Amino acid sequence: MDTLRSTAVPAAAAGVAGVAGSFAVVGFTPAFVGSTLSDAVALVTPGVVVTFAITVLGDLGKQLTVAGGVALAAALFGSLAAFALAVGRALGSRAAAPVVGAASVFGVATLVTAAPLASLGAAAAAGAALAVHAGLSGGATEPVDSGARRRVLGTLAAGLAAVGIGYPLGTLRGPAAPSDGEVTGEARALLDDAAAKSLPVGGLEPLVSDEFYRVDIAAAPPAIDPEEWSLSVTGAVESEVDVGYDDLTAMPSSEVFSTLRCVGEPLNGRKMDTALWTAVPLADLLERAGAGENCCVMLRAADDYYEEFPLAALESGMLAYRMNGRPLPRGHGAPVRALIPGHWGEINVKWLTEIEVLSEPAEGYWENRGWHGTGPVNTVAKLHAVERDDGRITVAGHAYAGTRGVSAVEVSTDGGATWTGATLSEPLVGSDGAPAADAWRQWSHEYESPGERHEVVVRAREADGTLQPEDRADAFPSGPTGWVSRELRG
Ligand SMILES: Nc1nc2c(c(=O)[nH]1)N[C@H]1C(S)=C(S)[C@@H](COP(=O)(O)O)O[C@H]1N2
Ligand SMILES: [Mo]
Repeated sequence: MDTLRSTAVPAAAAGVAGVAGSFAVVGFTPAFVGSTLSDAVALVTPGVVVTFAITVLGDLGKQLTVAGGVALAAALFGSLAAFALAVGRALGSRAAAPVVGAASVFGVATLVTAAPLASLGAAAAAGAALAVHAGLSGGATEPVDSGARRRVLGTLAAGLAAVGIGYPLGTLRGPAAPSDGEVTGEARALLDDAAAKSLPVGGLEPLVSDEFYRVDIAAAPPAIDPEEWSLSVTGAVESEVDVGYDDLTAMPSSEVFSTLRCVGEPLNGRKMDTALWTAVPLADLLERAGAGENCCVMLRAADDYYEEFPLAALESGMLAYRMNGRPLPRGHGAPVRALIPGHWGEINVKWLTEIEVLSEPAEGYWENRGWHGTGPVNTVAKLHAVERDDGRITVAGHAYAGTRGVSAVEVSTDGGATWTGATLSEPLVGSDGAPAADAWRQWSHEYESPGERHEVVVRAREADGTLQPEDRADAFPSGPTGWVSRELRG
């Protein structure tokens, strides 16, 4: 009981206060001690566990890692506070615990995060909690027991107050919703056109995704000031090129509808989405640098992510800096990300900082973990919406075949015995006035309910008539494939 009051509870409160203090100063950024520790855990986690977390746990895996990082940070600061309390007792000084606590939290946090400002927030909050504990000690006349209780309650209150103040403060610094007023002009017109082309089926996501999925290797997305950002083309080039944000956005740009799909998603998963991107072609930059006939490139990013793939794929790529008529959101790679038409999401590198031209192949982040996700996407037709009305059933979804294009979706309502052509949404059209070369289509099919359980199967055809392969395979390692099927009641 005594150690609980004198050490465990105040130390835990100071630990939590420290985490809140760090969050208050930097919000959910890589400098936040909770995200740093979460990343450290992810880094030492074996590839199979990471793969399990992605393919089985999905977003829950991400949340668990972040929660683990926050808990670890509180435990770390808490043990430093316990140490400080012990020092205070040994010295018989009231001031010692807060001072030693704050100093050690600052030192260790700075070592861990390399972010002195966030560490100062952590130290101040943890020190304050320990000071409350020291300052509230009862006088000699007070019964020992009630003095101890007051101290413990006071410290707990200080910890709670730190969270109560730190959390909203930090949220203000979190991923700001990008806004530069109303979306107007060309982007507005193109988005309106996309909305008009979206098939009116209840529960079917529109052609421009309402909520665009996210896959990040880091707990918190980097926060990069566009004015400080630059992209360099390095490696086996004739001359290195360096462009800043203003140079880049001054280049002639276009508005492009483009779909991204993650290689790690389930076959009928939700990690496939479409946006309107404002982008400039990469070919100009590569030509300026003299990338020549080299085999490959390594793209590197501010979160230490790196992906390698053929130079030829990059030559048809783009650099995107706006999404759906607004500045690129932080979570999607602000200020600038790569868009590589028709390829799995993973080489669409966010927070891009360097393009290194290679004369020999190398391996990227996911390939080092066993994935094969640098090539073109697999063709898929997904089934996400089922609408029933008066004995009739409408099934609908999205189909995507990368730059091979979707020309048809076929639906079977009898487990694959017979097939009918589905209705397809009109192709999306970007600022070049041509059908988007790398965007999904929606499909829908309405039929009379057979009045009993039946199996609906969907499959896509590519522009040249090639039928989507039927054989099923899981996401790992080369992306999910096979026809989506779903059992429906009558
Ligand atoms: N720098 C960086 N780029 C990245 C990633 C990342 O973690 N860091 N994730 C990749 C993966 S696996 C996918 S599927 C896409 C997802 O892009 P989105 O988060 O904008 O949907 O980004 C890719 N680019
Ligand atoms: Mo991905």
